[in-house]
Amino acid sequence: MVLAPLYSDTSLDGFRQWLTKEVDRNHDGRISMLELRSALKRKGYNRATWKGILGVICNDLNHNGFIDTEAEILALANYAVRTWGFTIA
Ligand SMILES: [Ca+2]
Repeated sequence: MVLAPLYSDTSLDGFRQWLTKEVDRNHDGRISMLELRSALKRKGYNRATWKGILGVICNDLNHNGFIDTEAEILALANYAVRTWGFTIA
């Protein structure tokens, strides 16, 4: 059995692709707490529920409950580096 890598080493474009292809499962162009939680869980993170909830709350700049603007995606990328150990270069 091959486990998904725990930490992501990627470019900003790679991070965007991860959001589009792996996280946004219903393809509505926005990231919900549940989608983020599931994606982090698939990556092998523990406490993925909290990480997903906090990831959206902390970076949802216009408080509409989703990560769905350019500024929010950049904020989430920054957050992923600071708190989830992502390397985004
Ligand atoms: Ca938002």
